[in-house]
Amino acid sequence: MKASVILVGIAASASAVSAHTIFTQLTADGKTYGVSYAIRTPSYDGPQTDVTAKNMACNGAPNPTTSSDKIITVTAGSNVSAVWRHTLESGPNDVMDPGHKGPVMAYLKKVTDAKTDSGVGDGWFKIQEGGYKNGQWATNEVINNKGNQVINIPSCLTNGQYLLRAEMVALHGARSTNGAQLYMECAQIEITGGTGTAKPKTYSIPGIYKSNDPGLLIDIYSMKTTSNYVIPGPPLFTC
Ligand SMILES: *[C@@H]1O[C@H](CO)[C@@H](O)[C@H](O)[C@H]1NC(C)=O
Ligand SMILES: [Cu+2]
Repeated sequence: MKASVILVGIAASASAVSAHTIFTQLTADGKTYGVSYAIRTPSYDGPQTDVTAKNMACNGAPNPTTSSDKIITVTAGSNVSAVWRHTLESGPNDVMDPGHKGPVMAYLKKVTDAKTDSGVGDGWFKIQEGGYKNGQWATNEVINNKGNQVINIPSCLTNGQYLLRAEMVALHGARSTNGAQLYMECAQIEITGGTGTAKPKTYSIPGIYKSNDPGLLIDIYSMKTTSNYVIPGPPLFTC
């Protein structure tokens, strides 16, 4: 009796705290930088849930973020990995509770100064997305890939400083409005080697999502393996 009460207590608190996730590190051009290097990581791993909030851009209250004075150089056309962890101290086997299921996305915004630009407002375009395929969610692919979200940096971009916003969305509570949990951090990067031949159409954050988007207000437990899922946000930019 006593043991079962304790077990229930542990299970309840585990689902409350082990649930969330943070984009903690970036791997670029074969190098994995340290935790929080050039990334505005929060001290708390909680989600943003109000898609109209300014902190939808690069996180922030109620998850206080720390600024960084670093910038990571990234070669256009290469793949980078946004490395996701449950907390800033977690390892590759503790990425996010696998019960957190949803889409995975990445966005870029060209900025004058990646160290200080808040990211709020226009300028964003989507460069990577994963949704739901054959009963598998993109978040579970990231968990199975030891927390690595692989993102190709388009080769046709203009060189210069950018914010790289990586995002995972958990839809277990998304049956009710603002029940979707959005996790995002911004990395400060400098793109080199781009051809500069493309001008991506850009969008505002907040603004890319609506609380009643079919990909954010959804009962995922009624989905079948073959169900179609509409990834939220603007269309994917490709060169
Ligand atoms: C980037 O990653 C994708 C998916 O893993 C792979 O298909 C592609 O070849 C990679 N591209 C480069 C330039 O490494
Ligand atoms: Cu969570």
